[in-house]
Amino acid sequence: MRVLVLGGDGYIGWPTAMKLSAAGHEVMAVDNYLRRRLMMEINTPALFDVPNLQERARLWSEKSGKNVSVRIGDLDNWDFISSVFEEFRPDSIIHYAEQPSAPYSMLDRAAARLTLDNNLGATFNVIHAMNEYTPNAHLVKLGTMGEYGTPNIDIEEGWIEIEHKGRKGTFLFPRAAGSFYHTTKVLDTDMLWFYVRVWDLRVTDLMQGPVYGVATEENDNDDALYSFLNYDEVFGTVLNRFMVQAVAGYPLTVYGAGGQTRGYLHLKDALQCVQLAVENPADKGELRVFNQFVETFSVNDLASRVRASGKRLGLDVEIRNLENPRKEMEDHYYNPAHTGLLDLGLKPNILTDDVMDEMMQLTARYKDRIVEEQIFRGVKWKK
Ligand code: USQ
Repeated sequence: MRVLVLGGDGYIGWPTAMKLSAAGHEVMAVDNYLRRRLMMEINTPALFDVPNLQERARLWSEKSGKNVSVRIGDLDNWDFISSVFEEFRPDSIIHYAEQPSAPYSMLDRAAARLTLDNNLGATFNVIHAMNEYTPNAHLVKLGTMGEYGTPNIDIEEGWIEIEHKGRKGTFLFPRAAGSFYHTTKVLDTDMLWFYVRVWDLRVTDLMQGPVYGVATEENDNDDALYSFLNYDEVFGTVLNRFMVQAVAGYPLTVYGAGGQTRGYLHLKDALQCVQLAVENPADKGELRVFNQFVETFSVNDLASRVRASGKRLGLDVEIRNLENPRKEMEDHYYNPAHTGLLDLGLKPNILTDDVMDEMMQLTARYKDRIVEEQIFRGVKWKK
């Protein structure tokens, strides 16, 4: 298939481009380097340097003999995106091209506005480009489990049947996002659902939980092909952060009571899920939703696992409960369905002690690069 990876320079975007090209697909990766620019602007460098997208494509081609073509530009610009669709004519479009950080979206008004304009603008243009150039293509859009929030009932896989005053109907599962970033993903879903209804588009919306790890089959033993490993509060996800904190001898930053529970997955499984979605497209006129995670953990579970891994590797890891800078439930019911991707053939990589220890060892190789001041800045949800 001809697969367009939008946001192809990102934490999941670049590993996806390698994975799908290794699987024999023809891949074009597109990015405007927004994440790199924001990381520079707010001074949150990743744990190791990451070559630019063109350079990564060159390194990947040397290693694998496969080509990933690269286009740099802003999907919010209609001339740019239409030229990409016109030239490449994708069968499948994977849309990751969004500002991905909840804390970034809560920094200030300008950051919230950037998140709104970038995320909704890109999704809108992707929908219109698809409709104009490739109406039969399949859009695989990255949403987030955070769209649902933490309701006091089981979370269904995208849709729920509701009986009301004796009549029944099927609706999108109620959304209640916990940050402005997550809210833009809810708005994306609504926009997709509208255009699926009126234009019969083919869409899969992936509700993904927090991802951890950087090692994949494609970048094995090749640090230059690793993704950004952010450990700062804004762009780092919690388990990656805890690994770096453990290595740095910094007490693990558990926010509040630490009972916040989410559905987690290894980067390798994020790639498997996306590949399964691409290779098993949704029907025309279908908005298919998958809950994309493998296991649920509370923040306290993760902190204990990291402390135990540290102990096995001779590190004395301390855990510290900080006042929670976010506004979120710290003790709640959480039972989301997640069978759709398993039914398509997902083989989960569980967070075993070996996986924990490998991540810790990889992180330890870069211990000298850790800047402690990056770890916590307390971006508050409510000023
Ligand atoms: N947390 C801590 N300490 C930390 C960092 C985070 O206790 O040092 C807590 C947070 O308060 C939250 C949980 O850990 O309860 C997860 O936080 P996170 O920063 O790993 O994840 P989040 O901000 O929710 O966002 C990440 C990705 C985002 C994706 C989302 C999936 O950055 O792109 O959409 O995970 S989900 O969490 O299911 O909404």
